[in-house]
Amino acid sequence: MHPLGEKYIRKGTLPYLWCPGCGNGIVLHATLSALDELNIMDRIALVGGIGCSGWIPTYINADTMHVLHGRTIPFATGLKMSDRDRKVVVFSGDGDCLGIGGNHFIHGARRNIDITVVMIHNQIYGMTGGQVAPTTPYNGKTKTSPYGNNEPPFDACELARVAGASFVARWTTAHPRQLSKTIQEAISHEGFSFIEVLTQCPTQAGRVLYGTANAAKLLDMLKESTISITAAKNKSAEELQGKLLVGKLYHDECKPEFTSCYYRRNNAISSL
Ligand SMILES: Cc1ncc(C[n+]2csc(CCOP(=O)(O)OP(=O)(O)O)c2C)c(N)n1
Ligand code: SF4
Ligand SMILES: [Mg+2]
Repeated sequence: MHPLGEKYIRKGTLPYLWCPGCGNGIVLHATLSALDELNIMDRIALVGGIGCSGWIPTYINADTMHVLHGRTIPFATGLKMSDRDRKVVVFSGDGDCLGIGGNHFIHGARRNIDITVVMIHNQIYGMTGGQVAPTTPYNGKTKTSPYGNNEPPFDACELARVAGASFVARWTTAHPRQLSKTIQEAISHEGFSFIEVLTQCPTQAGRVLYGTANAAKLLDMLKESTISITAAKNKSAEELQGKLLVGKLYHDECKPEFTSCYYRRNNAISSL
């Protein structure tokens, strides 16, 4: 086992439930290396939703919660409000975060509460068998959109930013080192931090949307379809056609954080 696994994986939970080649393992590894660098295992709490990606915290030997589908942000909010010294990190599928949990996502960002949300974007409902998600591409064929998806997908990063998140980033599982560094930065940031991770799901999205269950091919596609925000600066509009920006997209270090403001206001009221 990898040394990070030896150190932090809860051995009794193995084997992983994920399919071979699934991107969730890469997100897990990037998270372990971020937590190891930050050395904050004793004051971290990890919250996972329902879905394949919601299992990421389950494998980590830390304080974790595996909660109702779509309700990661309310649980994380309660946790943060009752234990302010905790750094709370949520792992939520694109269906979990933007479908059933979409309203909680918007309000968490609006409040700028100090939690980090890592949204695993595999373009589909993986665990339940490949249904259309709010991130499925327009025209994409899934089990529940066999003639093509008639709905355009959300841009989750734009949504987070306009709703009020103070840290917004996007990476893919083809950028594991950058992802790990960004997880570190997001956890260190005080406020609502959102990281969208585009990831390969060979079993569902791979087969039905792209006609391949080959994880290496899907990783290549993720790499080819994205460009870093720094590299994009020197490119023309034509060169950027069809490319999705990855990197740190937005960072406001001055925006007031919800929990601190709440306690400050309450203390002021109780001293009246
Ligand atoms: C309240 C509720 N509604 C529906 C479900 C069924 N369900 C379980 S996981 C899931 C979707 C998972 O998709 P996503 O959140 O994208 O995670 P992934 O499996 O793709 O990582 C659904 C609809 C449920 N468990 N609870
Ligand atoms: S269905 Fe997709 S997301 Fe779920 S474990 Fe398999 S490859 Fe991963
Ligand atoms: Mg999904």
